[in-house]
Amino acid sequence: MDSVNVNVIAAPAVAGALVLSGRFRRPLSFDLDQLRRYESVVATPFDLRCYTTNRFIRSVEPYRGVRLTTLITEAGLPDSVPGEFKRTVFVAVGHDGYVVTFSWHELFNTPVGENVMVAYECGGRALDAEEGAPILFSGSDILPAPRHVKRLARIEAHVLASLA
Ligand SMILES: Nc1nc2c(c(=O)[nH]1)N[C@H]1C(S)=C(S)[C@@H](COP(=O)(O)O)O[C@H]1N2
Ligand SMILES: [Mo]
Repeated sequence: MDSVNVNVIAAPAVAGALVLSGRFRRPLSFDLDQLRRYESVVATPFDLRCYTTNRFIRSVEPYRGVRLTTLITEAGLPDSVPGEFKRTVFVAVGHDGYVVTFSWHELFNTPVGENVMVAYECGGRALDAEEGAPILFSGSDILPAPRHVKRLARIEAHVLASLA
């Protein structure tokens, strides 16, 4: 795809924007308009249901958004340490501090990753921050609510090491 103008940022706090920080080649921040400039994918409609309680929350029309892998690839992962990507995890943080995780393998080496998106549109209508935009959504999850993060603020790349 064509390269897209994004902000290369130094600090992890940018009001109203999604920030990719941590072990990336270049930390980036994206506002909703910048997210719209990337190749988009459309999700299948689904029922939002809580993992903890199995509570039905609501039916959700198809989301449109950019794949999380597209944004991670744009920020780039370092290659100075051989194989480091295989123990990298991505921590997604909502504006309220709500946190969920993804592994590199899950995103880049399983079908799950093809359906993980940062959504900015639902049922053909643009979402604003009051409606939760940008929303992180993992479309292959059995119960979608936990990894349906409203007002996604940050994606952090962390490299894990064995505790031994
Ligand atoms: N930012 C943010 N997103 C979140 C959560 C949260 O606490 N913060 N909770 C998740 C969980 S566990 C559930 S069940 C649903 C609740 O969705 P609702 O607030 O629309 O009922 O939001 C999901 N997304
Ligand atoms: Mo939940």
